[in-house]
Amino acid sequence: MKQLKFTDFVFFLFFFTESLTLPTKPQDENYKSPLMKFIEENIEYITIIAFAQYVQEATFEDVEILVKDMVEYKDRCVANKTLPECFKLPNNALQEKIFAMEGLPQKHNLSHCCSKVDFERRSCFFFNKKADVAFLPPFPTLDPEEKCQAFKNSRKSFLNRYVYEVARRNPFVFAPTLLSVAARFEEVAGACCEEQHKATCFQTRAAPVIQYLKAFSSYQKNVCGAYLKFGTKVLNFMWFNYSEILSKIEFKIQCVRDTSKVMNHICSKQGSISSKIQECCEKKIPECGECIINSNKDDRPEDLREAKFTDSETLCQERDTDPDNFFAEFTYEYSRNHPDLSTPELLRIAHVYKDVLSNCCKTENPPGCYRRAKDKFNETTEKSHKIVQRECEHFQLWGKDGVKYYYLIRLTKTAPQLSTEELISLGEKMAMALATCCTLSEEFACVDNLVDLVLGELCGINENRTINPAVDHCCKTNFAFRRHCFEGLKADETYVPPTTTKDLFTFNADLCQAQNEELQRKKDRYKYSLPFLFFFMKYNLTDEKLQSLFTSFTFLGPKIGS
Ligand SMILES: *[C@@H]1O[C@H](CO)[C@@H](O)[C@H](O)[C@H]1NC(C)=O
Ligand SMILES: *[C@@H]1O[C@H](CO)[C@@H](O)[C@H](O)[C@H]1NC(C)=O
Ligand SMILES: *[C@@H]1O[C@H](CO)[C@@H](O)[C@H](O)[C@H]1NC(C)=O
Ligand SMILES: *[C@@H]1O[C@H](CO)[C@@H](O)[C@H](O)[C@H]1NC(C)=O
Ligand SMILES: *[C@@H]1O[C@H](CO)[C@@H](O)[C@H](O)[C@H]1NC(C)=O
Ligand SMILES: CC(=O)N[C@H]1CO[C@H](CO)[C@@H](O)[C@@H]1O
Repeated sequence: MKQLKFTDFVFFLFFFTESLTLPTKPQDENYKSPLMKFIEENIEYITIIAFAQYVQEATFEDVEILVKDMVEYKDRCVANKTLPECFKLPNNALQEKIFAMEGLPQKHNLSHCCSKVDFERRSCFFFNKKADVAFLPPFPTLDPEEKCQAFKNSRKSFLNRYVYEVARRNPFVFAPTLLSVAARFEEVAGACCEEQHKATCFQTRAAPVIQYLKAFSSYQKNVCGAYLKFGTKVLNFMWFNYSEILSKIEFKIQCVRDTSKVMNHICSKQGSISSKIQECCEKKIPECGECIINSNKDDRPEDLREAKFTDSETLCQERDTDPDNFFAEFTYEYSRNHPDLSTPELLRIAHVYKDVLSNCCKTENPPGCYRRAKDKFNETTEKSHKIVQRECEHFQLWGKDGVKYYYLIRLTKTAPQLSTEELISLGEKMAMALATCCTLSEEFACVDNLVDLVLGELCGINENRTINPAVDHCCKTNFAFRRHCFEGLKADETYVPPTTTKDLFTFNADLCQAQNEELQRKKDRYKYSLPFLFFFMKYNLTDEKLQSLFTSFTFLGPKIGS
């Protein structure tokens, strides 16, 4: 799995969520034209995605009705832009059509959204999204021959259905990512359906597409989660790495929220900004942003101005003049100078810097005081480095499977209230993060970024979860220091395990019929219902002891998954 950068996807958040859902100014032609064009060209997919993400329970038949309606609407508006109904934003038009579908709002508990308008209504739809999709049936897996038959009969309806199934299970993924997934999947299907060994072909060639989707989904969920819990400020800080890519753009651009404008700006000034992105600017909207992000980074700038943030005599005044800008600029400069750091680490440094200044500016000699800020930055970074080192040591020692058990045990101790499925899934994601990162040269940033995403999932995306007071505290207090906070958590001593042992004894025929991944899941579920009883009743084993116990605990057959 390629490491993805959290910060980069803020771009898409504003690009898509905000441009499709927040009020845009229709008179702004620069803004409107590329986006409108994109929407027009992809109206079917966009309708499917939006509907399936808003109303995950909706059937494909419902979706088809809405698609037909939206296509007609688009055609009417393309034919005559001046029709009154065409002054609406596409997203508003779509939401209104959902409300107008007979019986649908009542059936799917959306009626309370219908009476709302603008921001309230968008929020209402947004909070209706369910991150936990266990209520949906498993992703339909067709026999490869059937799949190819369907694909050959109608590529379009096959792909529509695919997008629907993916979108409703990934309600926070941004539309351009899903479009890109669909395009890649189409390629895979096109190639594999010509092969003799279709199943093997699908298995091999679809894996990277699924990996891509999972990675993006994880980032995008976290961007949403951070935004909802900590507001736009935290996102302003997350802008900076995007700037690394295009470090010659003047700083102010980072703070322009309206990303389409940034795009236009980038593409209109490409000659003076970066020769490398010319190609990207020629692409269409969904690929364009990703292309820029993935384009080779420009060389590091020569004019590093980080020192001014600890040496200048007048920092307190500068800070007071425009604090938001001041700190954003600091973060930007710091990140340019420390490309080895992770997004959360840069947020931590920004936080430390804020604290240092707020303390120092109260003293008699502020410059003498804040000159030592660098030591504080160092302290924080050292602490984070130690955490990552330990995590990677665990990985070297125990491998992917062993490390999965270890984190599963730790998570179960700190958050025993979560379901076994969720604990297993979080443990797997931890193991996946370490397996992805612990051999890379940028080990630190990679681990810190990815593990933070796992915590983000635990903390909840569009809800403020209540798990237990200690975990809730870590989730709510400070986004940047979430990792440090979790690192200090002990077992939840107050947890009383349920008295029923039903979970433990549901070992049955079900298990024998399951295959592959499903079998592994069921085995894990069976195995890990034991620790619940273990920890909370009798034993005081260390995490390491438990880990080794479970690693060697192979009564259900060989270890799988590494
Ligand atoms: C477009 O719609 C407007 C407003 O309804 C109407 O006045 C106008 O005649 C229409 N133009 C065409 C070409 O149909
Ligand atoms: C319907 O939505 C309302 C408002 O979000 C919520 O309070 C209620 O529990 C929901 N009902 C069901 C059955 O999901
Ligand atoms: C932090 O400080 C320690 C000791 O003061 C030093 O050994 C280490 O290299 C510093 N780390 C960084 C990242 O500057
Ligand atoms: C979660 O908490 C934050 C901060 O307290 C608040 O702004 C937000 O509205 C809450 N979200 C929900 C869904 O309750
Ligand atoms: C487990 O630890 C608790 C608290 O540290 C202690 O009171 C208890 O005696 C220990 N139990 C066993 C079986 O060692
Ligand atoms: C936090 C983060 O993702 N930082 C990245 C910023 O960009 C540099 C390259 O310029 C990466 O190496 C960092 O990992």
